[in-house]
Amino acid sequence: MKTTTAPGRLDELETNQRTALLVGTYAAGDKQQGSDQLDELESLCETYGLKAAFKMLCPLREIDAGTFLGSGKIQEIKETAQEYGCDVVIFDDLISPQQQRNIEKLVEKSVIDRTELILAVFAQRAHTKEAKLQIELASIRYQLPRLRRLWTHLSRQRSGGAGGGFVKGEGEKQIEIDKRILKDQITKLKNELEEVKKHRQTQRRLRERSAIPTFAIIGYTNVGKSTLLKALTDADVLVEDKLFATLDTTTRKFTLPNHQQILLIDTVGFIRKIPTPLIAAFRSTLEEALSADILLHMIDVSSSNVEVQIEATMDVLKELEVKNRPMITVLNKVDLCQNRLMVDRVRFKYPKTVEISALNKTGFDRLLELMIQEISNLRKTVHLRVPQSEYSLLSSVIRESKIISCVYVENDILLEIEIPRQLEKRIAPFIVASDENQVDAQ
Ligand SMILES: Nc1nc2c(ncn2[C@@H]2O[C@H](COP(=O)(O)OP(=O)(O)OP(=O)(O)O)[C@@H](O)[C@H]2O)c(=O)[nH]1
Ligand SMILES: [Mg+2]
Repeated sequence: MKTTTAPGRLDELETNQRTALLVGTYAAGDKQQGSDQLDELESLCETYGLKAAFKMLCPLREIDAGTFLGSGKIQEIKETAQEYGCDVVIFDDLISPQQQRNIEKLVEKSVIDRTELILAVFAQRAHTKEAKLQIELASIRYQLPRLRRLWTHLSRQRSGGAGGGFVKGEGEKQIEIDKRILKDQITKLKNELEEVKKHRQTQRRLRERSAIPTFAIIGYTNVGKSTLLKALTDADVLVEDKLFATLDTTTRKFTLPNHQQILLIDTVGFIRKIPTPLIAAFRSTLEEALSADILLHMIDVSSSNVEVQIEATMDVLKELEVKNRPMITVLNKVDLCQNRLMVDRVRFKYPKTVEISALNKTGFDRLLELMIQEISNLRKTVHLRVPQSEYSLLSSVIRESKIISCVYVENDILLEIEIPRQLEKRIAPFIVASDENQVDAQ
């Protein structure tokens, strides 16, 4: 997306010279994790279309306030970037706008961090209007404190162009103007988003009224969420061995083996250290998924980083306040799994687990069985006494429920029905008795 006044540094690169030097750090004793994280940064680069020419992994004892890494390392970065002809240096760690400016001056290359790369990937891959608006908003917020590049651009134009020399103070004035423009744009985008959101909320309310149980497939990026949706519903969704293949939620109807209809929602994947502006921006895209009755938390058990990925996902769920939602843990890619011990560890930690291969369509019977059990945990059996005159009013409710018995007594109908819990309020005046219908999912 190129509509912001302040394009990211990546937008400035010519398409034919896209190589990057990746810089990662590790704390003492954590070199393997540092290396895995750098590999993930490389995948993000590939997803974006950048070639990682070299990966530098540096021990980090102490953060330098001015340049993040010490002067020796910065010099090494400069030399390595020159040696490999890199156009951009990408830090896996989050660096402050000030550090970014200082490092750029020293290494004489564009410098970005993981957040900007993720924002760029999102911008490149967003399709729906809402996702585009949200990413634009997140990008502008990110760029706002990093406006120096527009300033140098202006000064370059001034000194070289017909306009004559660069006037001291002009750049600062320009930054103020740019900031104002960006702030106006933020307001405009927020208003537009509100509109889109209203429309989506109406749709969601309609869906909630239909009370079909919903399952959201959530999890770390690239674990196979879209593959599962596709395997179950033949949905035409994008499956790719790339990070963030999915950026918009897709919902499909699916009928379980007991003929229960459900909605399955495919969602955007999570990532370690998800940029804060993106969490805010994606909260509303995920809102629909996060209002789901049950979460299918998908895990790629072939990854060498399983536990880090689970933790990152759980952190995001906590931030989105849905950590306690009913959840089935779906261990995917068992066909590639080498580490049985790790699988056992995960199974021990998360009781409702199932092992599948979404690609080979194995393990689905058990998955669907667990899904049926979880739905029954959401339901409740109630006894109703309804005047026949009210029957039509209740017919929509009954359509979403399972009738266990039905007896006519005088002018009333006595019903024993299993209802979705969210319908309880609506039929409350007619309930004469209820009993919890708890089924142990294990
Ligand atoms: N071997 C194997 N590969 C799988 C399996 N499930 C998915 N994949 C592959 O994993 C890659 C990612 O799959 P997606 O379904 O796009 O993953 P996702 O979780 O939707 O990813 P994002 O949308 O990027 O978050 C693709 O190359 C799939 O073919 C599986 O069970 N076994
Ligand atoms: Mg996907």
